[in-house]
Amino acid sequence: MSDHDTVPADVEHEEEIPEDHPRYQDLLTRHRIERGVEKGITHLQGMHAEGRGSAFDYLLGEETTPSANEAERAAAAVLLLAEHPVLSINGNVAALVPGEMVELAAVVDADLEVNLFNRTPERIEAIADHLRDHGAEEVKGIEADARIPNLEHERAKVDGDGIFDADVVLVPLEDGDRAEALDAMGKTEIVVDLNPMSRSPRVADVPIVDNIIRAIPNVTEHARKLADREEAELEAIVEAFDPEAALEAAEERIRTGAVDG
Ligand code: PTJ
Repeated sequence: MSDHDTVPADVEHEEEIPEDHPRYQDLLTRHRIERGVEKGITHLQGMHAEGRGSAFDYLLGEETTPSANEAERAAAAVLLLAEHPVLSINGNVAALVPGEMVELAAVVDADLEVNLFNRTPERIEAIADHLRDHGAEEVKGIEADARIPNLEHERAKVDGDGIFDADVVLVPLEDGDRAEALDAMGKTEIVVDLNPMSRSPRVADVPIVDNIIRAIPNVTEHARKLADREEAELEAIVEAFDPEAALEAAEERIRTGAVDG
């Protein structure tokens, strides 16, 4: 029996998962989602979402593809150019990358806003507290004094000085209806989603087909490198990015295993 066969199914702390395990990222992700459910941060449906994501990640080779890296660089440029960028946080995002989202918000000077599909006051509070535990100073989405037009009641709730006012919104692991409604409001959308055939990445200006646990730190790294570039250079990066080509490259990789250039 190898060491890896001895990894217990239910580890207490994520440090117990051996980093050299061939499925390390998947085990880590599952563990964080389970803990998120236990803490009241992640909805039970978040486990299904994670399962779907995990299957696509397996087919993508569980790595950031060259076209995903390009999308992550374009996302960094879009965020740096934005007047009022907002990073939207749901229960899966909070469980998987709380500190990483706080760090990205600091680097690109964005707001953090809790915005849930299955909204309850308890979950909103638990997620806001969790983000504060990871260094967030201000968390929006609690007041929810504005609405995304043409979307059913609870899911439409946003802050008037947050997502409602934003010019650029990063919406990871988003449901298709809300992504379309935000698009209809004229927002520039950056979507992180492992399924390139899902509606949300298809309406995004910048679709990132990558696991959020790899995507967010990479967007932050790009943003750090691009922070002192001229606006014209950032605009050229955004201009050169082709969302259709990014989605096609991801789908090709999933269907054939072929690596894009
Ligand atoms: O916390 P709430 O109440 O806002 O609910 C959040 C979930 C994610 C449960 C809700 O938005 C939902 O049901 O979403 P969907 O429709 O299942 O879409 C989630 C998408 O995220 C799917 O296309 C998955 O493939 C994708 N996904 C799942 N895990 C990851 C992911 N994409 C990137 N990284 C992941 N780790």
